[in-house]
Amino acid sequence: MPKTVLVGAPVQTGAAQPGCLMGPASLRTAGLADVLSGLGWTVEDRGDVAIADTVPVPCANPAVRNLADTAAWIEVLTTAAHAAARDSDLPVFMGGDHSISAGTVAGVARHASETGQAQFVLWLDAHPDLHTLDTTQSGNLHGTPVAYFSGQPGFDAYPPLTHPVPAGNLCMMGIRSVDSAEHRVIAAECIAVHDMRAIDETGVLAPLRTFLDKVRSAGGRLHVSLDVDFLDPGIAPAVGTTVPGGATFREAHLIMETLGDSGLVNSLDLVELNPFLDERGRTAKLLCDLTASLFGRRVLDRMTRSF
Ligand code: Z70
Ligand code: MN
Ligand code: MN
Ligand code: MN
Repeated sequence: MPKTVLVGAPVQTGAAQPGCLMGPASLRTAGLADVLSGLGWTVEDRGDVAIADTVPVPCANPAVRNLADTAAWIEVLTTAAHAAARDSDLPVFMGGDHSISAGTVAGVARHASETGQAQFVLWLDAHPDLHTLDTTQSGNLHGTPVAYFSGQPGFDAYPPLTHPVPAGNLCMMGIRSVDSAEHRVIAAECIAVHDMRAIDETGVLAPLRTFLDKVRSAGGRLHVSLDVDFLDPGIAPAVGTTVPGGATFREAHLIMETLGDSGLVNSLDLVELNPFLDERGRTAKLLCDLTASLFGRRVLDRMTRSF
């Protein structure tokens, strides 16, 4: 049987509003482990990671908030993600705000280096999260993980990055809120960004299949990072940074089913779920259902069907 490991990351130091620390508990309450075991997966829930007390770290940018704690979370999550990728076929990292992905991607990329494979990342988000500690104006460090794990300079206060993911191995979908410093990185690094306009023009499948072909032909490993704000706020209200015009229920399920069919996905983040803002658990349940689509739940088995 294929195996998954669940890792809880109750982190909210990177977000403007409190609440994301309850994300792992909400996903567990929604029944994530049972959903995946019902699909034939062996599930090991490793509980939540934790950090020791920190001392404040100075930062040249006075806007930056919670730097020492966020850096500590990134460090423990790098280690936990590396172990989870080594020990299972498709670990799920339950956030927590999106700063956790600085650690989860660093950790899975370290494992990829050990298997001799290239690491790829699919970033499903309204935001590219490409700020450095110098460029962030909000000071909310959930805006920084992609700049960190792709090896941008300006992260002396984060753990030293051993295995950067090349910018050419990134694909972003759903983007619709980009700050000017982030625009400059996207242009300079030629990052494949499929904004909402592009998705309206082509649909989600064309860019996704192009990216999956690239991962497959490289023999690479693929990490998927799903920010709740990728989804339209009408279907996923439990997020601190709602941005109108997000992915629909059908687009999101089509992406997850296509990813599942590809057999290429090796790790998953579920981030930015703020249960304090949810409506009767509907966003947590939606994340469970989308994860089920990635892990193989299908309405009909298309391969064996005959009419
Ligand atoms: C903005 C900032 C952000 C996630 C919001 C927003 C960043 N670019 N990231 N939600 N996941 O504050 O830097
Ligand atoms: Mn994000
Ligand atoms: Mn390893
Ligand atoms: Mn976002």
